[in-house]
Amino acid sequence: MRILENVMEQVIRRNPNEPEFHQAVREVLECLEPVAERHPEYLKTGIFERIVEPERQIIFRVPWVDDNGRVQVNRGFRVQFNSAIGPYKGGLRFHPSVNIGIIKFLGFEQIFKNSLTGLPIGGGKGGSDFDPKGKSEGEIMRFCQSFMTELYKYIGPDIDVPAGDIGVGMREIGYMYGQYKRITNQFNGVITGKGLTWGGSLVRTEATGYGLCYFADEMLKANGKSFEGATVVISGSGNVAIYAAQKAIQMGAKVVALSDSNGYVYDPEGIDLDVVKRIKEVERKRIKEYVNYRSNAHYYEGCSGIWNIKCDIALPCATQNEIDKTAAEKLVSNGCYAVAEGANMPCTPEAVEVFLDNKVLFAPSKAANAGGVAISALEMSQNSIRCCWDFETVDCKLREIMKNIYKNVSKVAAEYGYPGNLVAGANIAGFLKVAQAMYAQGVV
Ligand code: NDP
Ligand code: 2IT
Repeated sequence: MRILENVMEQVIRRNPNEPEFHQAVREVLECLEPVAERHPEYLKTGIFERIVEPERQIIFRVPWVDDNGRVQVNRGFRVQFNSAIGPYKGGLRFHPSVNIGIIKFLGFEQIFKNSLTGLPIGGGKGGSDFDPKGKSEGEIMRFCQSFMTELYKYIGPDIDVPAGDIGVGMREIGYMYGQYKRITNQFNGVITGKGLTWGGSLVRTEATGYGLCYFADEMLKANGKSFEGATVVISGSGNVAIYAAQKAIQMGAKVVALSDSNGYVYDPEGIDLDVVKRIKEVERKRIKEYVNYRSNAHYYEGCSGIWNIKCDIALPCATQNEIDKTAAEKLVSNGCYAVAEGANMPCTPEAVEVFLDNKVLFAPSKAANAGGVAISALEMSQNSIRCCWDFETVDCKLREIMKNIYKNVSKVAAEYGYPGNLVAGANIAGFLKVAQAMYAQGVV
């Protein structure tokens, strides 16, 4: 980095001990050097310095009482990162690893992702270090209610619209929405990922995983390949992983592995998704239960071994930095020719370098997993006009959005001297729209 090095240095100085945030910012700034050269007006008006600084960060206490009558205290976060092109929009993550640095990295990524969707949504993210694992229904509900009792002050359908992420699915969205409605007496589109009978959109549940495959399909087709007959490895077994698997299978692929944070299952005949859905969505159990239903499947302890499985296409759909340099090298040596990121930043910068150096088709998360938030934005639209579109209508829109993102990202990559590099294309295309809006709106 040359022109933007001082911006990076300031980010590190101001935000010590936030390695994931530094990683996310560095990747974007590195790609923006040619943009800074071509747009001196963005340097002059401090766009780069401003875009790396959240507009607002909220940290709050979340007290709740567990089933044994003990008081528990968690920490809640909402980072309202950028509202240049629309209300803050982004998910809530409940996981013990959550801290302000993680939420900032996710919020920062969200700005560019949301811009790429072509829809009017700004960037934000939130969550808590609450661990939903092993908690009772009552504990989950009381936690969600306490979380919303504070969060409601800062959000609104035209201000900031949260949704799900790791540890937050329709159940948690329901408890939070119920509490919001009780406190404010308003039924509106303040949160997305709602149930279908209370304002949710068809296809939102499937959107991130389906969108990932639609995007990957565009990338594969442009390079003479497809999902048809391909062997696919998918990490995670949550919302994104399950619906990525479903769409990959529909597109003719064989998905042979899924994981959770404890280990992975390998089913050489192809994963039976009905079994997975029953274990994960109905029983809320661990992925290792899978081998009780499928005699030819194997379970292995430890989640990182999944990348040693030979595959054509890898879809990391669990969490950040789950594919490091070693895992990337293993994938390449096993003949993997495409990687599309369903999770946010699942590949380390060293892993991305391995893929790009070896001409592996690589779809970065900002572009590839934007389908989820895109359908969230369509849920907001439906709530505003008080209507519900049918499944086909929303699914068609999703497919169109992912196609357009692929086109736009490839075009911009070539225009800025990075032909075929979708990482650079996504960062630059995502940035340009937000930068234009910030420039037009003056120094605010
Ligand atoms: P879920 O909570 O539904 O599932 C998460 C999955 O990832 C689980 O299988 C979980 O295993 C695994 N996982 C979580 N943390 C870790 C970890 N530290 N190490 C190993 N495995 C882990 O979340 P989602 O499917 O919604 O989210 C998955 C990823 O996709 C995240 O990166 C999220 O930010 C991203 N994403 C989600 C979108 C959405 O619409 N939901 C949209 C765009 C991106 P375990 O059960 O053991 O914790
Ligand atoms: O990372 C993401 O894009 C999400 N978790 C979805 C956000 C949303 O507002 O639907």
